[in-house]
Amino acid sequence: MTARILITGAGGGVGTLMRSRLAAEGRVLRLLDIAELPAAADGENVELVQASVTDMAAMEAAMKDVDAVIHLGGHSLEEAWEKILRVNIDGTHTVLEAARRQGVRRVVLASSNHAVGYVERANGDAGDYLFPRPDTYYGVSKVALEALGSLYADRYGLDVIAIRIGSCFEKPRDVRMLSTWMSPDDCARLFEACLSVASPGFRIVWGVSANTRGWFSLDEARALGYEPQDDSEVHAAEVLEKHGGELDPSSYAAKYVGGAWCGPDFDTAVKEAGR
Ligand code: 15L
Repeated sequence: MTARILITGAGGGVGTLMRSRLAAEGRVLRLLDIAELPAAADGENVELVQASVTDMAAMEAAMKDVDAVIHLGGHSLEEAWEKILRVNIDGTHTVLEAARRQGVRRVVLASSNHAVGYVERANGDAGDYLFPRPDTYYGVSKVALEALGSLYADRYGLDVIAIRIGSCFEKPRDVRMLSTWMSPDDCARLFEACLSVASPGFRIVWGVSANTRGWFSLDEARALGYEPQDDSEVHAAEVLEKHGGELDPSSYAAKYVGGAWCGPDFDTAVKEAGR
């Protein structure tokens, strides 16, 4: 079992959901976030680090005696280009480079469905290793994260797994998420598989549950040893009732993997330039 795991962005949505779920006998979780993290609970085997993923010295220090890194840090929504560039792209480079310098051999990266957001649903289920079709600057940063992971695997021999996460929340929050949902428990199962599989080299896998309405291949994730246990269908009646029924076939949510992120509300360039 992996003894000390560094989790960046540990105070974010996914990081918070993973804190208790990745705890295990004989394991230390080194939790890093730019914001202050909740103090250790009684008996909780955690080390807390407050630092930015863009700070090379801090990241090198945080990698000391670490067996594997789960990199969740960065903006989790669309942002201005400068912020995406600095925190998501430069931050991911800093994490991988600090891992290399400190001899950490395994890095699990949080990519996103938005790396391939413009893939059309009409073409059937989204396969593994789809060519990048980012839907936002945020999506571009996830493509860059995958590219950086590939570089550090091929050039320096690190094991790097990038997970194209669908939607990881306690419950699906809208009708699209009935297809894209990854339950927190399945997310922890997938991280455990990424941490324990022997010599994966570089991989890109989908991070979703076994959803009845799923759109994504689970083949590559299963090849790591992941076996999802949850299905968003148990929440379907509630979600459909709340959001007024099935997806409108002409909506962005029905048309593209990235859903509304492909639409005008997420057009950051035009928003920033005013034209
Ligand atoms: C993501 O990558 C976001 O971080 C998350 O907030 C969700 O919006 C998710 O994608 C999604 O597509 O549902």
